[in-house]
Amino acid sequence: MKKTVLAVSALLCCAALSAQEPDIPRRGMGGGMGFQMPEIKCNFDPYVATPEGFDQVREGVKKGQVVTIEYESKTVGTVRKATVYLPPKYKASKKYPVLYLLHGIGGDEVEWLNGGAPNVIMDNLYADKKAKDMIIVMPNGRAQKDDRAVGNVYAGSAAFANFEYDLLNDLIPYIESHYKVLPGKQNRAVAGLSMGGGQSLNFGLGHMDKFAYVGGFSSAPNTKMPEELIPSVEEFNKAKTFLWMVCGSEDGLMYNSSRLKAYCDEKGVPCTLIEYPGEGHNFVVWKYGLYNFAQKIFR
Ligand code: FER
Repeated sequence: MKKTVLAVSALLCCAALSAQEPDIPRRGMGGGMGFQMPEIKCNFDPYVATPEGFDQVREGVKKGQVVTIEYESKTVGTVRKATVYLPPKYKASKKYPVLYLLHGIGGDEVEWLNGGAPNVIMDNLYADKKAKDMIIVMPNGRAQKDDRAVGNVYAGSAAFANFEYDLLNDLIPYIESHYKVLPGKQNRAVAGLSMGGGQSLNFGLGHMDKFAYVGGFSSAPNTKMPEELIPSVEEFNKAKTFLWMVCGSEDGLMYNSSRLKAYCDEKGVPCTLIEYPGEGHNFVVWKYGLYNFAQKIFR
């Protein structure tokens, strides 16, 4: 009984802190669940440090455009916001692939912009000709009427699962009818941080006909079990889905990523997991994720 109370108060305490800043779950905290998760052995892929200044505004670099859009969601029954980044040389006469970039449990449609400098990272990548032109859509992944990150953010887990339908049935159709977008799964990627990493793995691998590129950065406990994510190795290999993950070596949520990587290794399924040395659950890792994932997609 006492143990339950302890676990619950640890969860509530983490939830309250996490609402203000996502840099909470560390190794040993079991990702805010009040107990230690086992370490799962897997083969990590090589870590290559980012070049200095990759996330800093550089003089003479052309800037992309950041806009807020509003779309009608039949799933939620409200008008919902998303942040959109258009690449520096965006032209309405061209067509672009789209990366859907998802936030964490304490965030919303501006979390990436406020903490992850995605526009700066992408502007620099384009200046160095290191990424394909793409539109980046940063939605609010809490698909419920009041989608603000307030109160006990852990209580909104069902809304994060519900976002699957908002994304597929409302947001993607809106983006594809209001922007010049290339059709088909080869031109759609989904990636996210923490809760958004779990969503990306769940939705991306659950709909391999819709997304060819899937990224999980420090994925949270909403990540489904590997057997559920990849029930058929044959189907996965046929779809040629690109699966890429990163997680901090000190992050208490590592097991969500290492569990999937160990499964992929065992089944002979191509999958990347980079262990970011010395980092916990924070934007250092997530910026690294975007910087690397963005270079690898739509090739
Ligand atoms: C949990 C611990 C962390 C959890 C979610 C998170 C659903 C998400 C953290 C984040 O998005 O930063 O137990 O359960």
